[in-house]
Amino acid sequence: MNVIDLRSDTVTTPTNNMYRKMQVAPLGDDVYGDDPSVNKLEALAAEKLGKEKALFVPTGTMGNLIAVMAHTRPGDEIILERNSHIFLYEAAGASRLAGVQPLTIKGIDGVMDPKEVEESIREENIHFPATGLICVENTHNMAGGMVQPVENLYELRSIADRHKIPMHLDGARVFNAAAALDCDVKEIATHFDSTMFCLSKGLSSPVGSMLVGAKDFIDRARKLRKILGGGMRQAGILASSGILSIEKMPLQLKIDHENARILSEGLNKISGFSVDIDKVHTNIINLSIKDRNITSEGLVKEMKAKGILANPRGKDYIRLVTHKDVNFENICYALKIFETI
Ligand code: TLP
Repeated sequence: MNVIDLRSDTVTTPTNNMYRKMQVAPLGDDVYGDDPSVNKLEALAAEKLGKEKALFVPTGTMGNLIAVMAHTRPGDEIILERNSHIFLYEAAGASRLAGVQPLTIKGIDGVMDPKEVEESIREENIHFPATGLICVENTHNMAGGMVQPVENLYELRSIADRHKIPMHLDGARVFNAAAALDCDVKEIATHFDSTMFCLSKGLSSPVGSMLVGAKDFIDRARKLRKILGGGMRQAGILASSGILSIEKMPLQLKIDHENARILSEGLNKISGFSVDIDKVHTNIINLSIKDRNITSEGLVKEMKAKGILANPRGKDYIRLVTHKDVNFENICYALKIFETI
């Protein structure tokens, strides 16, 4: 059976060029700083994001955790959105391993109200923890891949500057945000002291994420990566693919976004399914099945039997994610299957 996997863009497999590059990549021991491919990837990532330095890490989760650890001290408080990945899906690593307390703000479509952020910053008081970091997610996964409005980033930055608090971007899909805004990814990263982005999602590498920031921040991050067991050896095999992710794959994201739009429009024509098209900014669709007499788990099971994979999102929604391994024909085929459900 022809399986169409819409569970996540993390399921993408490497391109043929990536496989070819991996075979001939110059390698060395990256813990000694000797891997030319890793060094090239880190220089490229820093340059693309407009920061001084970058660090190659195995996962987005580790990149975010290292950022929290490098910006804060145990006992600090960090401000983040209630439905953010760091708060919901990183197994409380920030609390457990960075020793920080999360203060969450319920955003609208993942967007925090700057006024509420400012009011949440702790003043100096013997009873209070210090606010050590503000985190933002762009695109916002739970909000269905929505892009953070640029004005909001300006406002948050000026608040952070006023209170001398660093800002970290969980930019797992920041290249999707840049593609949607038709801007340089630097224009988003410029608002943040650090950014984590994933090579292993829509950018299609098999493994890896990048953490970028100022030199002293990345120097601290490198030590923290070692502490967490993320110091890799001949990681150039992976880095060579990461280089292609940054150089070649951003163009693919526009196709993924277009496919998500086509899929959403098609789904809206099928009774009982609904997608808020205005909220489909990138490659993630939150499909509402409220008007169907079925739970999301039940629907996902039925779809799986027909060769379409997706993840439930709460009981009333399923999440569909487009990526390079799902082409236009696959989207049309998936819509035909949805019609039979
Ligand atoms: N997201 C995954 C799952 O963990 C939910 C997915 O399929 O979307 N930040 C954001 C915004 C993410 O969406 C993810 C992964 C991460 C961080 C973590 O990246 P990895 O999986 O590399 O640790």
